[in-house]
Amino acid sequence: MGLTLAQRILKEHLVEGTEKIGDSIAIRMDHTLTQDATGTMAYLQFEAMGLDRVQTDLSVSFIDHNMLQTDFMNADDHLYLQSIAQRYGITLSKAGNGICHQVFFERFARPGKTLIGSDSHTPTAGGMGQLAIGAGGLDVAVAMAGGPFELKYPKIMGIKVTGKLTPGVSGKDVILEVLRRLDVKGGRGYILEYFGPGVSNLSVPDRATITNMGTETGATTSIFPSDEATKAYMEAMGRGDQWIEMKADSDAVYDEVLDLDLSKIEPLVARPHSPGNVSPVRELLGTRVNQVCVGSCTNSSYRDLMTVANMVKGKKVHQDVSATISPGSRTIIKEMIRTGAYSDLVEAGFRILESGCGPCIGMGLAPSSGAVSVRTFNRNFEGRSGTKDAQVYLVSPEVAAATALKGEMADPREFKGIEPVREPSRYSTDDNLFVAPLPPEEAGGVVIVRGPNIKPLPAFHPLPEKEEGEVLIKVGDNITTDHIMPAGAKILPLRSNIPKISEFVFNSVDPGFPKRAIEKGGGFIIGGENYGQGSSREHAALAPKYLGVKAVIVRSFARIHRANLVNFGILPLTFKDPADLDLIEMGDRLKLVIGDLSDLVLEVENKGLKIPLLHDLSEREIEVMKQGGTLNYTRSQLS
Ligand code: MIC
Ligand code: SF4
Repeated sequence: MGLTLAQRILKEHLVEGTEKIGDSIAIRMDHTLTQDATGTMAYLQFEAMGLDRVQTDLSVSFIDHNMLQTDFMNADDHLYLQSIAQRYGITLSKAGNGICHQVFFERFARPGKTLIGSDSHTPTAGGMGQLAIGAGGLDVAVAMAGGPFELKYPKIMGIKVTGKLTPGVSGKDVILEVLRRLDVKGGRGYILEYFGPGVSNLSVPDRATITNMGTETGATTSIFPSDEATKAYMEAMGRGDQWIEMKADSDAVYDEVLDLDLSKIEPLVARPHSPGNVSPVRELLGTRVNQVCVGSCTNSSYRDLMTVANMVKGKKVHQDVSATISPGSRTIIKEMIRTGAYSDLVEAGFRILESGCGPCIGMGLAPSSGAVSVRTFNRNFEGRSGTKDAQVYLVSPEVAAATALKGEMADPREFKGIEPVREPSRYSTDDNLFVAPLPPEEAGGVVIVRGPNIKPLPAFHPLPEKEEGEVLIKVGDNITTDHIMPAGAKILPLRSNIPKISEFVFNSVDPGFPKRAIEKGGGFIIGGENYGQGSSREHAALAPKYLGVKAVIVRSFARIHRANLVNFGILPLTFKDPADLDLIEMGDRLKLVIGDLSDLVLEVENKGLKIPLLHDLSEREIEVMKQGGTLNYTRSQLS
């Protein structure tokens, strides 16, 4: 029986386990990627492992999330990251060089290789046939130290692509259609693998948009074959020699198949407040719009920005709309200057932002009260924009451009003559803001720069015999890491300061949580389905750990967050009978005898109840938990 593309790459990188769905396996990681908001922690952890140099073929550290530099804190973190990169053999992409996933795609992604990144949208590189997985910073630190990455052997959902997109419809609509069908948890446990005759009709940047936002389905990753179009794109980036063909065997068997006829897809939009809340744009026509933002790792490619520039050329953004554009990389900026498209955007009234994440993570550009903001981004969780009552809609660049001009939600198909953007045959790439790693003989002398914002990691203690405490909070389904550990301009600068950032845990849900957790001496979090969806930020585990959270007991978890809880020694547990969730309330007193972690029973002491619980920890994870987390475990392995 033949292999799918993802199965082949997994096989070639397998170091432990057998390829049986749901079983724990470990794979070797060729490349790593970090960004500043998760990177400082990842490198503090890497340092704590005591190695002299990264063990990967390639490790890149990006500064793209937190570039407001409202005080010394960000700037200090940037210097820390630069010195770490020089010290340990890592390539640095400095602030202003672009959004990690876009820049990685342009300059580094390689078909057939593996990549682990401390950002949930790492699967972007899957658009080029790389097996790219998002994870917590600690898992990335372990990979940099040469350790394998553990995951559950995934099911492969083959997405069979046929047909061709119609004018005004693009990659974003394709992934919104997939989200319409799978919603924000339908991809869990799967790799989404695209195949079929329609693949060649999708441009490479469109493929990257699709694999990028595949994250929102909860999938482990998404992947496209590497074909002639990939080759042309890599040649245009001056990397033609790195191209190889990668595709599924002709007799590959997918665990499930989803049929996707591109010709039937129409312009779509994800309504507030979930990327899975998808409807056709035509149902929202006429909705007044206050802000339009183009950019983010989902839609900031040359193709995307040129599409917008071509549509608005010679026209004016509606006077009631504030429209912004954030290019994905400096290479794109250069190309847009060369073609004159930058001037077209300026003349149409766009606000030109820096090349970085910007408004996507609430770093400025928060909408006004109750405003409608239409964005080409990948997440519209409540409050993520920085304004709690803002209504954020996620759309394609085509819909964004049409909407910016009209001042209301608009269908790009009303615009005649939207031409497909031709990729440059050779990009004039800009590598000025990369800092290359130092050779080993020079790296040893580098002094690590540590500003006052960089606080040491807290200590982790082995798992006790029993855990006791109160239910500190009870939450519902689809709680995102943005709920647990918000980002934005005020909180993001605290990412390297755990004591300080922990004051904001559950800030938008229950601002009293941190104080209560400390006063009660820690306790338990109770929740529903898909707890911890969204970002890879390990602060959503690390900060609760600092506040004394002992276990999170829910109906189900999102993959990365579950792994982060284990990494920091918080037990991720589920109800044997999901209905038992209803028996537990905030303030209940809980007791959990841990023993050897089999037959776990939760005692609700004040109600005299006994509730059976489950875990799906692998043998390695049980050992990790016992030792108080991955850092302790890795240290003991290395010594
Ligand atoms: C996000 O889009 O939520 C982020 C910010 O990129 C996160 C990483 C982080 O929180 O630093 C992600 O997607 O993993
Ligand atoms: Fe940055 Fe937004 Fe992409 Fe996250 S989703 S990496 S914040 S652009």
